[in-house]
Amino acid sequence: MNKYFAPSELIINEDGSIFHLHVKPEQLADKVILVGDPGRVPTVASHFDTQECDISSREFRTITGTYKGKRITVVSTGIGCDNIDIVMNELDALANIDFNSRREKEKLRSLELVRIGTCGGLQPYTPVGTFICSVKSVGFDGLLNFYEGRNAVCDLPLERALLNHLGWSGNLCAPAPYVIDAHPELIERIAADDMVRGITVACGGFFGPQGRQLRIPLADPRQNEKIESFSYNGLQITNFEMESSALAGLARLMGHKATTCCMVIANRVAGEADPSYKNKIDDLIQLVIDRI
Ligand code: R1P
Ligand code: URA
Repeated sequence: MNKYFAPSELIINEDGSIFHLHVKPEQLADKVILVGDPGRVPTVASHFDTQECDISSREFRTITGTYKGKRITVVSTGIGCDNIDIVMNELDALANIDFNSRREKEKLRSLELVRIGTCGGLQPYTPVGTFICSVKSVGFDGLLNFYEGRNAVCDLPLERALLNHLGWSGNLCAPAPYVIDAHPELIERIAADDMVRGITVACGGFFGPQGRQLRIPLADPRQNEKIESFSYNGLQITNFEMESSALAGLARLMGHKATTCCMVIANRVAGEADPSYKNKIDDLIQLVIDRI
């Protein structure tokens, strides 16, 4: 018999919904769009033809509906890879654990997950407004190290090449970056021929971990210069954001398909930013819901 998950491990609310998201198993579609900002959830759902639920809990807002006959769930994750650990584990539990018996289901569901986010561009060819699809994600966050299969799903040669290129040791190496591929079929379909494909670095913060120095000095002031000059088998690091590595890594371990598409709202090489991006991200949303 499949493993039993105790109430302390899989926390189910009194109404039968999962602890943080407050979503019930029957409310989850197979196609899932993840966004950081809860305010982006109704923007995505404004494209839907029908809507069956709209649930808010903390920074997690979830709407399930249909778009041109496709059932899609859009959920906000808030900021950071720690929230991706919560959202991915709870989505996977909704899909693959029977909430009555608290055991893994016999027939497992594979979800298709696309994150629509914002990011900082790191190359001259990724100016503000560029759409970037993550072919690989580098996790500066350490989250995947807590899961057993980490080495089996990570690109270990690229990890070594990047660490070597950065020349990091000591505190900056703990935890060492992990590198994970997005799902190849999903990249082809979502990025098509009009998005830049690159390596995304997911950082454990917006300022220091992304090489932004305000009043306090950075441990490696040359970090961004080194990241921008890194190249591996023809791929360059194109952008910084904060969730794609945890999403791609957990999706691989759980048997789901995932990738991340971001709109560049700040180009770090040019020193430019667009704080009024919210009315422009709808073009990226339209591409993703047509292709998911
Ligand atoms: C930081 O401003 C936030 O923006 C990016 C980062 O990954 C981080 O979550 O993504 P979202 O616009 O999806 O939140
Ligand atoms: N999100 C990030 O994480 N970094 C940026 O520079 C812009 C958006």
